[in-house]
Amino acid sequence: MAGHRHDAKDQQLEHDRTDSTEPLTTDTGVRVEDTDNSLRAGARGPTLLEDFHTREKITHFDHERIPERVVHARGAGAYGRFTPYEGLGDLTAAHFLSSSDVTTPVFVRFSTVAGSRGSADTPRDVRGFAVKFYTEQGNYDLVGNNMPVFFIQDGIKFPDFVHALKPQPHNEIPQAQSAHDTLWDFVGMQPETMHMMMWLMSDRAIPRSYRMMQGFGVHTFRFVNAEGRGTFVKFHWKPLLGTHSLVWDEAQRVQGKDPDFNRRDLWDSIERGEHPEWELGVQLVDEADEHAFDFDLLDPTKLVPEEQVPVRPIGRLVLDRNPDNFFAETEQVAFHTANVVPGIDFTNDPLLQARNFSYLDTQLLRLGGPNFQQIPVNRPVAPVSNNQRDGFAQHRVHRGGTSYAQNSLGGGCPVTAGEGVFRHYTERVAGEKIRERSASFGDHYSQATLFYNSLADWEREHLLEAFRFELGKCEELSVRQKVVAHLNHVDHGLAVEVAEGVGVAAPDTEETPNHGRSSPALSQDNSATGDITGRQIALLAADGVDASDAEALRARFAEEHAHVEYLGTRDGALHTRDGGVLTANRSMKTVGSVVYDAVIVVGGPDSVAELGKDGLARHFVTEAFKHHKAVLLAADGRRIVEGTPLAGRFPGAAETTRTTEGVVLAPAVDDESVAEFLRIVKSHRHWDRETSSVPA
Ligand code: HDD
Repeated sequence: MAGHRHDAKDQQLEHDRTDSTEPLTTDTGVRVEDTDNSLRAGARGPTLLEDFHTREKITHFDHERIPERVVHARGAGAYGRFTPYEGLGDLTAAHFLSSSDVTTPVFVRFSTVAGSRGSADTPRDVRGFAVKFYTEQGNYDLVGNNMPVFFIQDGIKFPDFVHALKPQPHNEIPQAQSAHDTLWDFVGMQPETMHMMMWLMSDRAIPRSYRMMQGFGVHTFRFVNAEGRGTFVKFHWKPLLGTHSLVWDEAQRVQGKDPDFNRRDLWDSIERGEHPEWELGVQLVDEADEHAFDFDLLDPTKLVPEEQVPVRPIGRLVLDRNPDNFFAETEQVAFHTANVVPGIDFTNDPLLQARNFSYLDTQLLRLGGPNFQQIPVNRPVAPVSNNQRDGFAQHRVHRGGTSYAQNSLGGGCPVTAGEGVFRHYTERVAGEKIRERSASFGDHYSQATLFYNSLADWEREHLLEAFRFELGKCEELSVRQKVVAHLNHVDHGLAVEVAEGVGVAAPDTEETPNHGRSSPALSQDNSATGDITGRQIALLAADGVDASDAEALRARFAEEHAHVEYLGTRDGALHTRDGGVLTANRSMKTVGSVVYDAVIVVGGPDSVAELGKDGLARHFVTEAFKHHKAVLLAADGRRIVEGTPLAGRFPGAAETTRTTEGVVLAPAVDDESVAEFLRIVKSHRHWDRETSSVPA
């Protein structure tokens, strides 16, 4: 297993790992001689009740399942480490942020929200980004998402929101999809959802990879330093690989070609030693500036524009070790927003307050009782010492005769400490007991507009298409109409275009004028970092392929930690043009262009002629083109487009390398054409390409 071992958490887990190398036994350790035949009365007779091995084996199997998470059921996780760039003692008493010499083990779980545990990885959905820091002062959980705001302002609505989002109760349709009447009915009834719906309809909802997602703590939290001074803080995770997405048509197809697309990508990258990294950043707001914004810092449907409060980078997260067992670790990991350490505290955000109840509550059901913190993945590396006792599956053997405080008989143990303790932030609160929301939470549209204004043209185009797709799936025209009415407060032009796409009346007049403000940091457009680690590039090949060209490309991309895979018209050995052999990594039949980032076709003539006869190969190139991917057609490879819907699109194949619509056409695989193709791959996708007419 690749990865970084021997941090404090890893050492602790070592005691729990088991390899089943001993001969087969029952759960009580009794050796078993035969596990294929139950004990019967005669070879053809009934099975006997006294066959404890059969009964135990089947009973255990019958009890293997636990309730899946009510939301975020589908996920993937990994271990890693977090190191701050510098000590932040002036801001927070948190030890794990106290010095660049402190490295803290972490477990991170990424997830989709709506789908069941067995659903696909690439629906249009929010992605969870939950980080458990095993700090020396106890576990700290930062349970965030890949979008910086949330659907609702008060946790009391969460059950309603989730009921609306999840499959409908009478027929459990649709699975893992927001495109249905009940969600959009909820949205129509709750304008506070509009800002988040803009994010959900943007490409953020279909990340290319967990490694290429931003993460956000969403709420405003509070740093508290040793003197008890508080500072408001918003948390941001920024991926070193940039923030990149799939396109919607591709995302839908990936669900069939590889439902484990994001999970596999995370796993494989860690196994290959290409460890995903994020930078943690914070936006800090002095308490004195609490009311300096035109929104409420306690409102989780709002973000703090980075142009107003810059993000200060404070540390680095690296994921470097896959779990040993999915169920034991990724399934049983229990996050909880109230798992905080000294130096980090809450605010009165009503969504956060509800979460602080919900997460503990859900783990009690999901993990079967109050001892879930003793499950290996959840166990802190900090010592645990208290009078909590008993309960189902108690694993500790507490010694001594006293389990209460205060006691004198047990020497007063465990005593309360004076130092390193969690002290709740001293905040003066006063108010009527009242079910009412602050008027400062009342603006539901301005930031939705801000987000819309901040997008690049292609992002806006995708967002429009997403609204049309989703609302177009709603059966009730009244639902479509209501959402359009809300969009008219966000941007009139958008509302009209959505309405036209989904067959409802477009609003005649502008409801709320677009304020024209934007925040460039909200766009994914400029996020490419040039780091293409882990990108998958398909090279299509048949008998007669120019092996030296293929190998040159593979070698060059390997330098960038990107992977050129040879996809053959069949699996195994291909005869090369120069009489050698090139081994295909896979047969084209087992994959599809949608699981690759770019595609290459090189010569020689026989290989290209054979590929040209193969519908799959022609479709592969056309589909990659449709999904805006980088394409290199070199030497005879340029002829692959003949007989595809792309024929005639690149007239006059020139004698020099040239790029048309993100397709590199080159007379040869040489330094120039490879460099040009690399440049195109690094830009992630070529958006200035008209693809709506391409049938693929
Ligand atoms: Fe939640 C899981 C993120 C609001 C109640 N949530 C869960 C997970 C993530 C989030 C990443 C998966 C954790 C894991 O991998 O195990 N949730 C968020 C964010 C929110 C949010 C960023 C808003 C800012 N959640 C939210 C509210 C409530 C919940 C308002 C309830 C009042 N969330 C839950 C839960 C889950 C959960 C029911 C399901 C499984 C679990 O907790 O462990 O308690």
